[in-house]
Amino acid sequence: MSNEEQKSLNTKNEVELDNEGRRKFFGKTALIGAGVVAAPMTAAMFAATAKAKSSEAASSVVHPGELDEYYGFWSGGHSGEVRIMGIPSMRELMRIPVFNTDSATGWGLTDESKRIKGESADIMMGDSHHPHMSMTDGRYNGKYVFINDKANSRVARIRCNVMKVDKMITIPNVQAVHGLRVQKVPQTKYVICNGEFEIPMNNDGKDSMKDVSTYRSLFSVIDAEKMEVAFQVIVDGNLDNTDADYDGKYFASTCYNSEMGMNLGEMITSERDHVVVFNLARCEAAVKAGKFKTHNGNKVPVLDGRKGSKLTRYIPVPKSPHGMNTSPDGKYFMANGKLSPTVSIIAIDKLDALFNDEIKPRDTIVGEPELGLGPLHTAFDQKGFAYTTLFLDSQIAKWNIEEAIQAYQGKKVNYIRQKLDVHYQPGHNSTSSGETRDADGKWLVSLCKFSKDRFLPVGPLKPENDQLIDISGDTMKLVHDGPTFAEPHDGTIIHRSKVKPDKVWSRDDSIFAETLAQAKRDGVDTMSENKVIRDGNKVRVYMTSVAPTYGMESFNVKLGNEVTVIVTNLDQVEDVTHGFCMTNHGVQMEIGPQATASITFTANKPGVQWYYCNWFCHALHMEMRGRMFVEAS
Ligand code: RUQ
Ligand code: CUA
Repeated sequence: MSNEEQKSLNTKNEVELDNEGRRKFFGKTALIGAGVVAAPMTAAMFAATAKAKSSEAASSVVHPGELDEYYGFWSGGHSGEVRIMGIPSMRELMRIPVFNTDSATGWGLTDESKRIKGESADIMMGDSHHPHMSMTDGRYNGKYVFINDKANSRVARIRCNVMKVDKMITIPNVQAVHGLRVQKVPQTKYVICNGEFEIPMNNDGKDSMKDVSTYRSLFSVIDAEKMEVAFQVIVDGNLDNTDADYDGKYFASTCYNSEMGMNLGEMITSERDHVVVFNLARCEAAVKAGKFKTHNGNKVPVLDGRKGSKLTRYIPVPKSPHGMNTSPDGKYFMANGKLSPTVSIIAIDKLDALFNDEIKPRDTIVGEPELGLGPLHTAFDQKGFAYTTLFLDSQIAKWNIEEAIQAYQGKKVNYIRQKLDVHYQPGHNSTSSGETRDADGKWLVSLCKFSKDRFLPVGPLKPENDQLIDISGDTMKLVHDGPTFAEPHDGTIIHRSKVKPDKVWSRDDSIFAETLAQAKRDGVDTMSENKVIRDGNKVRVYMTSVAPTYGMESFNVKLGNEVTVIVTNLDQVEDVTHGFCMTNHGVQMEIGPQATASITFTANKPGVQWYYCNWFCHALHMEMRGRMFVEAS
């Protein structure tokens, strides 16, 4: 078959597949269950289509030695981490341990990481969902990436100059912090996040825990610099996803359980749930005026934003909405229908009138396009198109926003431009710079929850599939399959010009400031001295490292001593990272160039205990080791 013939066949397939009939076919299978949506015929047809199409699409190939144009910040889902991707190559560049425990870097094991984790230092796992970078005037500013831990109700901050977590907090008064976003304008003063699961407001176990009328979900507003909860707002119903506007005035969150149901059946009874909109200025004023309460023995101001409050408005939308996305022109909040095939378009410029009670909540809805089954999240380009994932249909729907609004006004327009099969069951999708004013309509990544037949089989547990789609032309073109491990929930695609990581650590980095302060108290110059400090049962061993040697070849301790090893890497060469591992003691860490890192363990084994460098640093890396002599008394 010639290229031309193949092309016309593809176009034909596209037309056929985009038509009503196919949607009905999918509709039926979807009802049988999400697991069977991918009929083999469709997969085969589309494999052929995608292959031929890739010849005319922008290339995802980034040649050896060339750099990607975009950074992708991917959540690791229940792996608990954040991954840095290169887009469009889809190469995984780095993993940033966040809520998980990491053997290679010692995250969760080192003293520095335990200090940062604070009260949750003993928790070794997490469920990270939504990584979002801080912004200035609606554009990424390269400073921080924030991410939530649904499993342990935490929020962490990654400092992007070193790509390490520098702050982590547990959000009080809530359970399961889910949706997370940042204030976009004028800058990220606040990080906003949703408490998903409903719990008694005073959850002390003293009153009846079964009285659901005492259960609440809270919206949390976090001071991004201090990483402290500035205030919280009680809402009616629960909270799922959230986003901020481009005016610095409103935040909006979806609620899928306005029923306050405690089981699936109860949660999906009403035909409508809602979007709750928060008025930032009114919330701040209420905090200032002291119109709040505190709960559960913490000091966080909790405002009452339930129905009837001046702080919030509730906009009814079709049942069980999920994703919340702001269009990059700043005009609309979009609530993705999930159980409804629609996306509800909320006009942000009508919200002032809504808060002044001049219009009714539903008057803010200017469009409700029907897109297909299971709309979960919507991404945007700069040309007025939206891209919505259809979980049940395993498709991305490309649609025109203004035309969807015209259709809502009764005009006969077909706002859907294309539906592209993805493989399979997409959750989030993300466009290049699409959640900022810099949306550029180049790339779309579909984070598919199932890969099924797309890769070599690897056992019952299969990878997921992050698919790269070229959206620069009139039609979307699938160009790359990227297998990933559990579970990139969400990802943001950030132009590389916005991110400027350091090459080596600076000696005054706050991440190890407390370690340096201890050295100072011990009278040790970490840049030059190798010294053992004995402090009762505690032993602090300060040593330097220069490839391929540690500054200390051996040291002595007594059986049962609590030993802290503090290593300062004097190498100034980019990419020369050393490690420290004490064999048979379960401790291991990374020490980057010019960094200081420390780890504490009990010397509970007598005799000779070797330590070694576990980050390959030199031709004589194997020889970079030393002995701890543990004297039995
Ligand atoms: S949610 S798959 Cu955790 Cu972002 Cu929608
Ligand atoms: Cu130092 Cu390997």
